[in-house]
Amino acid sequence: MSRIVTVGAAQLGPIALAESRAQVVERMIAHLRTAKARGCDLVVFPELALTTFFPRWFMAEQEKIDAFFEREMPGPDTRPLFDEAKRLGLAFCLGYAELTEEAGRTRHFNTAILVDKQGEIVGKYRKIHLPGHAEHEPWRAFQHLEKRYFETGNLGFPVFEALGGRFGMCICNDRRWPETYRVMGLQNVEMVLLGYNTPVHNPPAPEHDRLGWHHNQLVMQAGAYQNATWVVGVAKAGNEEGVPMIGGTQIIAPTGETVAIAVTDQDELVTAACDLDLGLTFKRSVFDFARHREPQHYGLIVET
Ligand code: CDT
Repeated sequence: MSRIVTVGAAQLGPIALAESRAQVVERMIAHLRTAKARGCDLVVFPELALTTFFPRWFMAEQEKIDAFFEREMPGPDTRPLFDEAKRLGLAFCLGYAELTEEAGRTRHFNTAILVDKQGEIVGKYRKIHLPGHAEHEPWRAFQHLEKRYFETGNLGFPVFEALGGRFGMCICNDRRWPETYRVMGLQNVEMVLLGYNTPVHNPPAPEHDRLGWHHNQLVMQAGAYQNATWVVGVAKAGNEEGVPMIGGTQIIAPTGETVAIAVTDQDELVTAACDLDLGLTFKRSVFDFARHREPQHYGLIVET
């Protein structure tokens, strides 16, 4: 048996602070058209794909922070992306900063959505493992203020039926945590879509800088193999506002093998025909969770 979903991992090169949403959406639409020409069903964009990676700056005024957030999806700037994807018959996954009124207050999340080929939002995920720090740390060459600008996601790690398969999402730092994949693995996920913005330099541990690409691949390949799922990791890459970001956009099979990988740090579409049934031999053997897991010994993992 085979169930093929052809995926385009739509790496974006740097987005300048001065670049408008409309300009970024034009770049994304170019990706959609290339994807269509290559026979894709699904296009995956990076984390916070509509703007520069703003948590690198400390901003005191809420108004300035909120300018990076979307109040509606689609909104006036993103409507052309939805329209073109629908016209081309492409599903897509989009990461963006979400501002919403919920539980009687204004809330900020680092969000990803899955949009089907008809242009309907069929899945939403809000980032759970927020990295970085909450206070201004002027000693750093640049900030990583995700813990200040976002709340921890409140939707768990759901898995959605779409495109004839089971899809999950996670965002950037989430990929470093085995629990992320396992919670979706326990829901029989078949493809995990994930975007990232990873600076080459990590100010609190510069000795790790040389390992950024290695750890990126290591965690995604391990998550794929250990949960018998495809993983599509998509970077915002290159030198963005003076901060070099790793690329390494790649599509990883349930075998743990990378089947396609970016060769630039610019806008680049990486494509692969992914058989969702490829995970089955693992799900029926070494990772048959019902037969081989020993959850009675895993309690420590969920203790705080
Ligand atoms: N965006 C994001 O989550 N980036 C983190 C940087 C970690 S260093 C603070 C990542 O895990 O790649």
